[in-house]
Amino acid sequence: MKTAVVIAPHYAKRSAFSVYRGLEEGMRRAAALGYQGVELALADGEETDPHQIKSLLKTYHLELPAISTGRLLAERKLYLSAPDAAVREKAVAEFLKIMDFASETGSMVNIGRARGFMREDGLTPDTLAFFTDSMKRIEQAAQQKEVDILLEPVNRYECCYMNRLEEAAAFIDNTACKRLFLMPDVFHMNIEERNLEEAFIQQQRHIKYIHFADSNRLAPGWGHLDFPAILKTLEQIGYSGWVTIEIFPEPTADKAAAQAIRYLERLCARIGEEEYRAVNSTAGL
Ligand code: LER
Ligand code: MN
Repeated sequence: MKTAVVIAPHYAKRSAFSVYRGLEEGMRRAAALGYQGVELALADGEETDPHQIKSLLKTYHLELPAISTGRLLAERKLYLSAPDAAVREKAVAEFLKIMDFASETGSMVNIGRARGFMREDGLTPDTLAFFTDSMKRIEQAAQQKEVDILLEPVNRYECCYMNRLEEAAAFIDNTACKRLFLMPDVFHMNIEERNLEEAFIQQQRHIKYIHFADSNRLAPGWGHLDFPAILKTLEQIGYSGWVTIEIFPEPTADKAAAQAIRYLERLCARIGEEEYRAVNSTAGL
């Protein structure tokens, strides 16, 4: 398991759920705490220069596993299931630019809140039809640009469809695109899933990237999610990909980022020790 933390430009809003604001500063601090990567929250494919980002990543010995796109909705009201064709068109166009950026930096691209938010009339047949239509162009571009797309189930208060892992997995199963994967976020799973561990186990074949936050969007360990059980399940299903910390920068960005990585390190070490003891206690049988 590799750990990353979300960074965004210094002017990004609180709704970016970014831990660090300011790209170089964020990378410097993430690297100092021992993170292996950063996730970049973008609201525009041309907001920052991929070559400059690559050079910063090199300086701080970091990877950029994924680019998140929730700011497209939160700051620009662009979303892929919008009833207004012009809004959908603009949202798809922005995704294609973000995918160019991602192809340059070797990153995946997330689709979470940018699917669309709660409409007055809730989920209508149009919502899914519009989303599927927008996705056709994104999937085609994903094949051409060789960029993986991460579908992130989001809770019902932020998005009116694909709230649970199995719903996003069904969408992935129904498309021929081989570049579509599942991105669980335990904050949303805590609201939507009957049982987090079972959901991970059932949908493991699609999972390529994970977001961590505690039940209150603070750093893991500062809420009431059962991270020991979550980490044990991830180990059980052989997940060795990225876990990215997407939390409020509270009480400060540094304190939150430090709590997240130190807490997860301690838990992983404890799980490792328990396994070591279990193997040794049965070794002589
Ligand atoms: C928002 O709640 C979130 O988890 C983002 O990653 C989705 O865009
Ligand atoms: Mn998330």
